[in-house]
Amino acid sequence: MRARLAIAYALPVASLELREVVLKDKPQAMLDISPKGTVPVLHLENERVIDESLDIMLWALEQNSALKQRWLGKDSSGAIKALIASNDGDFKWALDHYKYADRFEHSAQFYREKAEFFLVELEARLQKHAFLMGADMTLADVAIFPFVRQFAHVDKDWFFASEFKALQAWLSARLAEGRFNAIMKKYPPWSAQQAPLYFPAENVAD
Ligand SMILES: N[C@@H](CCC(=O)N[C@@H](CS)C(=O)NCC(=O)O)C(=O)O
Repeated sequence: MRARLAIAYALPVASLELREVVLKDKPQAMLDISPKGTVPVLHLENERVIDESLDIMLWALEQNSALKQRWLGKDSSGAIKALIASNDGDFKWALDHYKYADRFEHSAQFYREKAEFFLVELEARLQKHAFLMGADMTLADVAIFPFVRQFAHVDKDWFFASEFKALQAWLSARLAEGRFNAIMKKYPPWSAQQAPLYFPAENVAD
């Protein structure tokens, strides 16, 4: 989701061919280029394969220097990447356990509490300004909000009744964005017979 979103911000309409994958039935063509079998996978014309979502986001920014300047330009200290690393590391671990607590040793509440360190950090930032790093959107917002969305969806009543008010408002604003809704469009699973589908599918104003 975050890779699609960064591409939708960075690249003109129809820059890439999109192949929707059903995880229970991964196409051999995908496993041939990325044997680890996770999505997203970006296969470039020069045969380079990028199969980590954050790396695909960074690649998208390389294609659009104005956007790169807006989203990463002020990250000389590495603070944006550090916050994303915290999301992708300890928060993602706790989130995955919270989502599927019945497969693990402890209760959902136990894992939710493990995730809260990160929500506290995000809430403190968002009480000071509209976006995670300041007054403007950066890569941090786009890379992190899909995971906060997943967290909220495990128990929406808990999340929206929680003390994380600025985080709730930020998440609601991210979910209301036109570009997010455009990339959430459903595509049929790819098959070798189908006509190519191109992405981004439409122009969405900022
Ligand atoms: N660190 C990877 C994680 C990717 C990942 O785990 N993707 C999930 C879907 S969201 C997946 O492909 N799982 C493989 C499976 O369920 O078989 C990234 O961000 O690209």
